[in-house]
Amino acid sequence: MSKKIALITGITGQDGAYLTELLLSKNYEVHGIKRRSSLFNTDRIDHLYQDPHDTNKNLILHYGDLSDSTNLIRIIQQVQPDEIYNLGAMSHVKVSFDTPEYTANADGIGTLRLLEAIRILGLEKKTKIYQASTSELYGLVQAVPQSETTPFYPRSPYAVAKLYAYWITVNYREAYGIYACNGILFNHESPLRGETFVTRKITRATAKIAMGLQDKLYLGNLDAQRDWGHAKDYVEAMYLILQQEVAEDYVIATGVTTRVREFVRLAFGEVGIEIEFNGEGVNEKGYVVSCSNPDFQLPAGKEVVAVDEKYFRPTEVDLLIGDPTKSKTKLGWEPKYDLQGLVKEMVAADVDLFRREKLLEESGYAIKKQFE
Ligand code: NDP
Ligand code: GDR
Repeated sequence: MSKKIALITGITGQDGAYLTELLLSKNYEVHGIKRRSSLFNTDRIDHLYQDPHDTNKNLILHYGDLSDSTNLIRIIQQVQPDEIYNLGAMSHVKVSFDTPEYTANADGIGTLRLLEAIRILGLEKKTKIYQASTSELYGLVQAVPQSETTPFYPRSPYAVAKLYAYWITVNYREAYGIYACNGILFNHESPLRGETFVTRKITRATAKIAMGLQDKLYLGNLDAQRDWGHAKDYVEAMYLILQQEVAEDYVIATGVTTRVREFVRLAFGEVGIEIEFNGEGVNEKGYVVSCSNPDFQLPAGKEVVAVDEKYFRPTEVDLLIGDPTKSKTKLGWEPKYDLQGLVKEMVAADVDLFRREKLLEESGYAIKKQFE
């Protein structure tokens, strides 16, 4: 049987990297669209590098952008994919308030461009497409837990753009018979998570504060509740969604919700530091209660977490908790990680990362400061 061919937009992102690993392990030929950048931007997939001159290569990258229709049509015409995974997006909710028009273009119209490319090229019967939909669609709480039938009420330019993408995917399925599906994925994290999403920001800060490389962690809304899973489990679901007889939409979630504040406590707990919060709303602070790790010495009473209102969103999504019943029964999907396992892996990876940075510092090299 000939190899299946997949095309991934957003291949350089968190999910793109895990999905590429998964599809290569299933003997796919994987094509990915990467954006031109003034710096290398393939860090997350560099371990999968294959020499472009190798005639047997099964990972091939193309320059492109979801805002460029002709580029997308040309790549799809050349690649003739069996499956497209549309993971490319301006994916940061807070940043979407700063760049709403760009977000609408990439996240909303970008999805339309891919669907139109399939139609223009006459690939309606050949090419299946997965759309990276999101629990942000639920926005302002209508009912919990959120399932495939819960009404949407988006609360950010990002979520509104993704709402368009959701419905245009459904419409092209119904209008043209394209195998087009939405995975409505709840938050999923990993050591590859972008550094400015809250979980990774917390695990990086945990490692740095424990090692004396950072003084304090500033966060926004500590009360937000999220249903956090592991990206590795969630890319399995994306794959399964495109392997069914009939194209349908699925919620992918763990069914457990946790407050940001609790994630902080769990993360610091991984390095033996117990944190207590004073519970004073916007003036809330997190203090060290005790530190039992001989490698990391933090005095009891030290203030390590504070709230900075600059991280608040103009409109917030307070509570997400998904109902994964349909994906468990129909897809046979089952997550392997729980929250504790996820936090453990993320903190361990960041401790490892900053141990190396600390060694560099001790050898006279300055630790890089980054804007957030
Ligand atoms: P990331 O932000 O890690 O990755 C986004 C990817 O999209 C990157 O490869 C980025 O490229 C690329 N990209 C951004 N803008 C464009 C554009 N204009 N044209 C082409 N590519 C572009 O996101 P995740 O991997 O976490 O998420 C994958 C998808 O799933 C996204 O669509 C996201 O909105 C959605 N989603 C994510 C969830 C999560 O919890 N992670 C939950 C639900 C949905 P570059 O590397 O150059 O920046
Ligand atoms: P989210 O993820 O907006 O749910 O979108 P993020 O990690 O950014 O925020 C989660 C919650 O934490 C609160 N929060 C903070 N968030 C950030 N980024 N930084 C902070 O300092 C901070 N303090 C508190 C936020 O207010 C929010 O309530 C992610 C993205 O991956 C989307 O692309 C995806 O669609 C959804 O998950 C599902």
